[in-house]
Amino acid sequence: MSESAEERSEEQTSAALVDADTIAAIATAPGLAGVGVIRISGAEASRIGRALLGGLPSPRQASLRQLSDPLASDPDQALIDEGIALWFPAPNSFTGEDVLEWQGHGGPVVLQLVLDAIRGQGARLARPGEFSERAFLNGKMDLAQAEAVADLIASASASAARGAVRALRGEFSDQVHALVADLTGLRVLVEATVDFPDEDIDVIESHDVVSRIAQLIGNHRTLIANSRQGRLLAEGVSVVLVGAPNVGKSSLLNALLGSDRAIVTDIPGTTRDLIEADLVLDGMPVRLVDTAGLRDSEDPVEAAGIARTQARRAQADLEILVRSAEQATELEPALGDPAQAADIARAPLSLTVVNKSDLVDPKQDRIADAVYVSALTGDGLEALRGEIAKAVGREPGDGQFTARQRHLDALDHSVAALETALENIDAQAGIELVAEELRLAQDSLGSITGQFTADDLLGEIFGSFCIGK
Ligand SMILES: Nc1nc2c(ncn2[C@@H]2O[C@H](COP(=O)(O)OP(=O)(O)O)[C@@H](O)[C@H]2O)c(=O)[nH]1
Ligand SMILES: [Mg+2]
Repeated sequence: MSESAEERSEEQTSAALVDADTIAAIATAPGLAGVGVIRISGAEASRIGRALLGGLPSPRQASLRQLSDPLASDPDQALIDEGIALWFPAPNSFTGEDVLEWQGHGGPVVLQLVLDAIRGQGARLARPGEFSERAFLNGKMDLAQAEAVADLIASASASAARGAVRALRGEFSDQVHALVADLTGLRVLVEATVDFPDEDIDVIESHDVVSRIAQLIGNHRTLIANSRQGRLLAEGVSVVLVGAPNVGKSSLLNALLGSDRAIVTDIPGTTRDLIEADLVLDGMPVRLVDTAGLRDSEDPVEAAGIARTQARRAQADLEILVRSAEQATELEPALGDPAQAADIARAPLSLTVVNKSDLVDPKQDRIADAVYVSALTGDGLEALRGEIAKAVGREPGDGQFTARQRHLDALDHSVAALETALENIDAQAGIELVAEELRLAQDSLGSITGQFTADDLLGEIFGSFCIGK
């Protein structure tokens, strides 16, 4: 191998050294609570702990302490709070650094006083996700696991939470590592022949390189399918309801939600702004968006609403084209003219729903592939829920780990590189080209776990975390 995987990963680690500052943050949510937690991480944590608590507790043992600010101008006012201190010396802590955790009273003022006293001792405020970032940089967990920490905190359903904790425990990362291990084995073989081009064909044939790559592609595909389910759990989907005025889009949103979120009237053009509501379908978080009915409107407010509808369609995963059973026939256009405009970007997936099924004879001819419902009676809503889940590719059942779109993209890139490697072998294009594609595949997989990940991507990932995590 011209450059071994180990050398590369060492390079990466040294390029991304943890900075030496000691950081602190309130780790609990703002507001009044029984307990509020403050975390300090870094080399100064022990000195700060001694200064504020008069001494450090024994490692990993809860200790009731008084916390005072030694820099208080009036010594009578130095005492700030009484609470539990926990001391986690490096490397056995969340970040891998010395960590001091304070569990005090959970009021914003008292917590701020404690934080100010800590900062007075030289710690700086942590950036969002900086504790997790340090845990990652110190090798406590890989990038996909760190993302699972954020996904667990943000999970919008019980299934999503269970999936995130699985990913946090490494169920997803382990499968990525297994692919990397297979790939590394192949690279060793292929790269060993780069310097002996005459033996190319022999080596490829005698070691079943083609079938091993094909096998690897198959393993990628299995992981991609599972990760798709995981992405649906973690990131959810957005579904936009579009259609002509008065077909019952708002009624449908309310019916699916089980509450009167949107205003419903028999006056066409009632809904103007976008109305967003969250629900959970089969464990999958769904952001449902009700919109202004599509028609040519002279009313500037309604026209603005229609413009928003059109813009929102492009951002949705799925659009539900709502029609009314009173008018719906196969020949009629589902939407008014503004919807037919060719230049309107639309959601990648769509589903046709015919509402107001209660108003027509059930024996009347039906539009093929449409879901018939009545927002009024609730008829067909269960089937609609199932069709929405099916349309976005959700398979029922639990037992999945969460994943992100970023991971799916990386797995797709890896598969593409492996397929190119196979084409190169087929075309006898030279072993260097095969080796290069295998390297690209491994780099893609490495970006999932953070082995090869650009600093700006790390900043983006950890920047979306909470402060104090
Ligand atoms: N009979 C019947 N009327 C409905 C149904 N859904 C909505 N409507 C009525 O149709 C009218 C328009 O409904 P709305 O939800 O405001 O339609 P939107 O303009 O598409 O949002 C209202 O008078 C609703 O009560 C349904 O399933 N059956
Ligand atoms: Mg409406």
